[in-house]
Amino acid sequence: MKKYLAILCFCFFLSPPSLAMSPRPNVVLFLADDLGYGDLACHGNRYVKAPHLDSFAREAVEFRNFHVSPVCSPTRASMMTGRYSFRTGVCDVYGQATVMDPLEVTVAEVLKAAGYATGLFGKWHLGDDDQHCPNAQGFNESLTFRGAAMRQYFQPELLHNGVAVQPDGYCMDLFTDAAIRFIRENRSRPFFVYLPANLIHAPLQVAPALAADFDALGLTDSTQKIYGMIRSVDDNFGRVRNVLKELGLEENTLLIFTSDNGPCSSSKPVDRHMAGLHGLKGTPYENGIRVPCFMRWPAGFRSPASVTRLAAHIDIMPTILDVCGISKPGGRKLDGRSVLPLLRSPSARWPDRTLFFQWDSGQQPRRGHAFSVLTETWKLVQPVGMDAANQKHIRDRYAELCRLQGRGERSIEGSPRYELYDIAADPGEAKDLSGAHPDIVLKMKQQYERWFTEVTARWYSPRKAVAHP
Ligand SMILES: [Ca+2]
Repeated sequence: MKKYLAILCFCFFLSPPSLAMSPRPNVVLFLADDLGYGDLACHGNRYVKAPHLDSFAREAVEFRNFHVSPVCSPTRASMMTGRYSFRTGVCDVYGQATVMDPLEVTVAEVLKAAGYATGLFGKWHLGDDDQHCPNAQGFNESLTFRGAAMRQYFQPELLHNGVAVQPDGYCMDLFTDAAIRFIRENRSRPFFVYLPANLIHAPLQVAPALAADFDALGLTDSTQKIYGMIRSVDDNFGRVRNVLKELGLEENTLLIFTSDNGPCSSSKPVDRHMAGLHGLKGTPYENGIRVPCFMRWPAGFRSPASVTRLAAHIDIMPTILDVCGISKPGGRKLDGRSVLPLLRSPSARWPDRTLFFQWDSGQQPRRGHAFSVLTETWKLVQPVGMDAANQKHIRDRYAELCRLQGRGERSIEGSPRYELYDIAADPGEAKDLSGAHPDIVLKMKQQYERWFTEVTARWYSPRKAVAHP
């Protein structure tokens, strides 16, 4: 009940100016899965062909310093709630630890209560039962699938509003078809479309024609397929954008493209372009957590532009609500901050923050395991602690990456180690300055300790729900 009071309360505080102005903007949040910072031409990738994303990158506001969690579900929980995922009961990509507390207030619930049509078409990964599924968490319509990944991307086993369906076609095309149908049906009222692609996540199944172009480039088979899947993401992103244009809705739509974590270990790092970053999905190094992020809303702010200030997944919900002129839900702490001031003016006054990223592949948060602490100046990394036995593929690929990048025999197993980087000058995390600045290391470790204590003070377990504060 408290949750619904929180949602109802804000309805009385809809910002008056936006009610008096043009209709409320639509919002389309397009989220790729496992697409890394270096996977786009605008970040130096010479192989990937993504004309729609490339043109959007040229026309949008780019956040060049945008960060997410090292893996799927935690990022998704943060994007939906504006909160660190540990507060929401989500810390992993398997089992109960992907199931978000149903008392969390999602951005979809807030928008729905304010009169938006809300639809999710793609990967939810925050709980599948009646209480936790997208339709119970603010979405009028959903086309999704259970858990982290489908077994087959052609003729996939999907859930349409909770009912099992198995349509003909390729997953990415099917999700986009449904999103486009939803946009057409709701063209005369404000809508929120969340399109979390399941690409380019494994299994690496893609139409051969999309991967064929890469045959002559000497790339490994897995990288060819990954790059072919990016073409599918690109084609479908272009389809969504074209429909917005055709219906005359692009002007007043906030369109966001981003990703949920860095490049995955299903592709060998040997020929995956990484834009000079270090690490992989699952690690708290930059290539695990820094992802592409572009936003465009022609009626609301000028673009193109480039923002270098630090922003993150926790900022998505507050930003969407700010753009829509809707107050944040009361009664809970949001960790994120609206980036609308930066969208309107990249040089706007913007106090730096200290942000935290952690994944240790456990079923509940474990203090001190595999985390990073990030400001615009410094980054503290403690990379050790994920369950390396369960995550052998990440461990092995990381060791391979270190050899490729000339860093010798480094591992994410063993005793904790604390590395400090001047992240503004050294985004590649090549020069560990921890020995030169023990005071900064100590301060950031203490900040992490306080953060961890706060965000885990109450841990939601779906087997034994606890009272919400
Ligand atoms: Ca992912």
